Amino acid sequence: MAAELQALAPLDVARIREDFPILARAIRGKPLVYLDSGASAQRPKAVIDAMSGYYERHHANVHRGVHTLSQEATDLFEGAREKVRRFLNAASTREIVFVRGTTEAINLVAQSWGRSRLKPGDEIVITWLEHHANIVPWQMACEQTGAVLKIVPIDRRGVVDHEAYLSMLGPRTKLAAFSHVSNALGTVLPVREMVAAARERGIVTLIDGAQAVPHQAVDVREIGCDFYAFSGHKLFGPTGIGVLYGREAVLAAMPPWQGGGDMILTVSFSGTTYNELPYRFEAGTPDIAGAIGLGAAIDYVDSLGLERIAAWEHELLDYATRRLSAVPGLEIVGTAPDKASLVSFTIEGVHPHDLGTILDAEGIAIRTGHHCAMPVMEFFDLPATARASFAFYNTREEIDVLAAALVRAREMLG
Ligand code: C6P
Repeated sequence: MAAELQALAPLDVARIREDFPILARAIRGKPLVYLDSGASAQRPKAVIDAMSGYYERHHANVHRGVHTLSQEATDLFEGAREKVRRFLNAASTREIVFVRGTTEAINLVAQSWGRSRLKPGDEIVITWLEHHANIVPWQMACEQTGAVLKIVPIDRRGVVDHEAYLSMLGPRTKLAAFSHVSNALGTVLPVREMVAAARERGIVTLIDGAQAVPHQAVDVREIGCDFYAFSGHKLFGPTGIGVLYGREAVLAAMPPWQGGGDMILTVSFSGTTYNELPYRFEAGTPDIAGAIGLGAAIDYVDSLGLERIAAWEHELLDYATRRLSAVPGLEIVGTAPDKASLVSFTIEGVHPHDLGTILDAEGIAIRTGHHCAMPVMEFFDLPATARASFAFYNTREEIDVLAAALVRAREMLG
């Protein structure tokens, strides 16, 4: 795999950076070093232009008017849905539901599928490394239905215990829900194997793909999952838009979760009939500009090629792992053999929040805290970590700047 990736023509990162106006900013008098794409990536001008062009020339509400602007807006909105379908290799646009983000996608499944399917004593299996967005909606569904949450352990590297996972898939298990990539540790989970094991036992699967889609090609049919969720803003698109992929047969059997305009066919006081997929799950006026911006982001990522993106980011990750490991007192948290584009770490004697502030003074943006994955912090007995997360627009030089700043921070505070 590594050799195959290296054989691809490399990305022209210097040129790519010109597509991202914000990367030319100075922060506190220093060139911005943006190493927080895991929290939210930056957008290329193509995305910003697609959204402002839509507002300047085509805006109207979708699916509602016969007038030209409404039809143009609908075409652009539905065109974006088709781009998402292709991006995930879903079988049909009926399987692509626009939502606000990963969080809303998982809540939709928990409230619609979960509340209608789960019975007292049923089990939902998740892993110890999940983001709160893939924990709390299931805790709520368990409270509402009497189902029970089972947690697959991880080891000190941040690898999910596969044997334990298999042993937890029992006769009462109705759903297995797990991240594709951990946001706190960088671990890439073997989702194909995990889904296959669940499917063999007739268990529905949901993948939280928030940290995966910006870094690797995802094919939902190859993976075989029933649900796949991601957020536009981590994929170089706008905030406020995201996607729930749902296998058509599973979505079609689910009740709506929010009621209102656009999700109905007919409404009368004697009863209401619901719209077809995917509109049944899209009540109210959607984020039209957001979907169009997400479509433009997908076009942009496709123009670079996810294989080439993955190859460059693997180089960056290897380089960052080497450079950061050499910083005195630094310990990397999350050392799985298969990792995606981030490094979580602590520095002896320096609180991660102080580190974040010191780095900000040098123009370096990283994330510090529990990363909305408090059980991971509990597992490693840490209050917080610092996390540098990369995208294809990052450079080795930026990692050098980070490493030098970390050495100085340790000298100052450690
Ligand atoms: N993680 C991070 O800094 P939303 O907020 O809905 O776009 O995404 C939630 C989410 C769900 N799953 C994973 C694996 C995630 O990483 C995130 C968002 C950000 O790591 C903000 S907490």
